[in-house]
Order: sequence, then C-alpha cells, then structure tokens
Amino acid sequence: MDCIFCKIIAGEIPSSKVYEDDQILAFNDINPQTPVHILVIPKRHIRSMDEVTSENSAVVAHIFETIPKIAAKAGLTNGYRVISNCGDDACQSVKHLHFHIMGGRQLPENMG
Ligand code: DGP
Repeated sequence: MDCIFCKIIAGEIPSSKVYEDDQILAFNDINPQTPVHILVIPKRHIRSMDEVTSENSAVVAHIFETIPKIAAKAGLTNGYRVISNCGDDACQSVKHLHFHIMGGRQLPENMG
C-alpha cells in the first residue's frame, strides 16, 4: 500500500518516535507548527475519521487513552490541542488516520 504512515510503521521511512505499543505509534511531525507537534496513528491502516466504525474504534479509544501520557512525557503540563483533519475541506494530506498533538506555547483561540 502506498501510504507514508504505513511505511513509517514498517520502518521503511525513518521517524522520530515518541511512543509505540502493539496498536499505535506516535512520532514528531516532520513539519512542526508548534514547539511540540506529535502525530499519533493506529498501526492498522484506517483512511480517516470517516472510516472509523464499531469494528475498529477500539484503537481510537486506545489512542485517546494514551494521548495524555504522550503529552505529559512531552512536557505539555499547561494544556495542548488534539486535531484530526478529515477529507479535503480539512486539508487532510496523509490518508491514514492521525491525531495531531500540538502545544508548547499559547495556541490561538480560532481554529477555523
Ligand atoms: P494532515 O494535513 O492532517 O494530513 O497532516 C499530515 C502531517 O503529516 C503533516 O503535518 C506533515 C506530516 N508528515 C507528512 N509526511 C511525513 C513524514 O514522512 N514524516 C513525518 N514525521 N511527518 C510527516
């Protein structure tokens, strides 16, 4: 499958990993927009939020259970933002479900 994030999971493309377990991987965004900018992805390919179903949503729950630990480890003691871009209007550029953890400075109130 021609998916950049699947290649990162397979170790075919290097990444700066910050967390990994049997279900998910977290690594630093190659183009950070905030001092801390981490991507969290399921190891199983899910194209976007639109493809989350009752059959695969356990991994999404696991991601959200793990995000606070990843954020704490990254030093985000004063808050952070979690974003998932879905589809063209949201400018989703990588078609593998991912959650941006962004923080390390005061973020703007406006998100759109
Ligand atoms: P989105 O626009 O929500 O699809 O964000 C995709 C993010 O993925 C974007 O912030 C840049 C990041 N990205 C793309 N390719 C790579 C890569 O090869 N390595 C890493 N670490 N991040 C990547």
